Amino acid sequence: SIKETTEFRKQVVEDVLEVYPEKARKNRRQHIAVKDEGCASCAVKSNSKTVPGLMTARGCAYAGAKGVVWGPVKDVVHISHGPVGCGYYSWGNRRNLAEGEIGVDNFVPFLFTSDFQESDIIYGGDKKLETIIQEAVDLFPNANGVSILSECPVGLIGDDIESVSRRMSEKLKLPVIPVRCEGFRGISQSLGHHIANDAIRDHLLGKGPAREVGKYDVGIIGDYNIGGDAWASKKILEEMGLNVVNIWTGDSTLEMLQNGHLVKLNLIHCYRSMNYIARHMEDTYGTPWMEFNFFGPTKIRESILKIAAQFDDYIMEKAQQVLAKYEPQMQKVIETYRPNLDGKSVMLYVGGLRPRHIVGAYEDLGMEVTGTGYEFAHSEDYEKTLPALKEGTLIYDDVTAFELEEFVMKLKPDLVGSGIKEKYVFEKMGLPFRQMHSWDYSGPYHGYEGFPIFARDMDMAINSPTWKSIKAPWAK
Ligand code: ICS
Repeated sequence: SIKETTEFRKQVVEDVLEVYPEKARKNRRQHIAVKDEGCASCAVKSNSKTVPGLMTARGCAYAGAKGVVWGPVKDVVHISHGPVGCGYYSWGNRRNLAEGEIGVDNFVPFLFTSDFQESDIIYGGDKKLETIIQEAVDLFPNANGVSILSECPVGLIGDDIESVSRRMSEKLKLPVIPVRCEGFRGISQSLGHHIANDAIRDHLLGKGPAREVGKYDVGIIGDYNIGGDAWASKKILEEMGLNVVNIWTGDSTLEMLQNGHLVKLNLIHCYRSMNYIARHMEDTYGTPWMEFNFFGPTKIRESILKIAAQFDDYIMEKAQQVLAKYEPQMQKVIETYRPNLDGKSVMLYVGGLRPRHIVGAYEDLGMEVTGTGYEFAHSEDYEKTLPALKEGTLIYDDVTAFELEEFVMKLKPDLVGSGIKEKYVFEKMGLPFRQMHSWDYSGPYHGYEGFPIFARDMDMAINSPTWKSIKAPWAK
């Protein structure tokens, strides 16, 4: 029964935390819960410092600012300012796709770094920064701007990237944007999102070429075009009769950031990473915003109707046509894959949005989410999550490598959906796994285009015959 399951999982939590020293156990206990009847004890502490010594999967402020928010802006040269490693190891991993001529008006596939050396740490890196900004713009004269993403040492030695940026901006007649996203700031990539949002607000927003706002103009906020997601989202909105003029920041241009407020409505997919700027645009320019979710036909339907209700009868009629056109196709996808996936369980662990946003897509396939958690969500994200979960679901915040491994071994899901750091741990156990950050080199997963791919990928992972012939080395 559900009651027994809930009790069993609560006991699992106690057993797993048993190994920690008392202080660590007390801390971690607050971050883990099982959804019980009436949510009597399902509040989860979040957005707090990881216990030193415990293995976290979190990233840093630089990851949140450069990798997530700024990196996908394609016509800007993004300089990873500091030692080479941060830029090198974050190069190309996130699969934020962008159209355009590479090296002409699309610099997304490139890595620019100031490659700090000891002498730069000792004598300061400002001169070098000035030189490389000039070099980058000489090499790529079509770049519409330059962003400077600070790595830790730049903040530690007190370099003045703001004055370099101001000077170079005047000289080059281009926006040069300093982003103070040193990795040591904050406790996860979440602060990096905020810092990156603030840099857009301070340096770009409202400074673009004037533009009339059409009555159906909308912006997509917080879709980074992972594996083509934003293109799939845009397609639905356009078929509804809406005009997508900005995407933040998947396949994005500098001008889209400057003119983000010049729309009738901002549609926000990833609330965690961009709620700051959406609120700012509303407060300052009166641009309204609302959340939506394009994962799986059930959520897509809800979102399409909610979005259309903000406009007129014409858009509502088009929305109904979109539903009428695509829902039979999605029904076919469900008929194909649901028999292979019905009743299968999945445990998720991703960043700040997907652990709740993707639940509906699994449920469309008959699957059940038995555990889920975020690396860096805030309390409002957990509040939005709880209604989406079934009683008995295990919820874990900033789960440690040890805890996740133990939880998975005890709950025995049919599939784990998480990131590259988790993938091989579980695959070596003989457990089906899908990367839910990068879509495992697949995608898109958003929209009507994405759902068939999502369904196929989950089936492929769970029902691959490989699992019959694989056993963890220690299980032999
Ligand atoms: Fe938002 Mo990986 Fe997004 Fe989310 Fe964010 Fe990150 Fe990725 Fe993950 C992200 S912006 S990079 S939806 S595209 S930082 S998958 S919160 S952790 S769940």
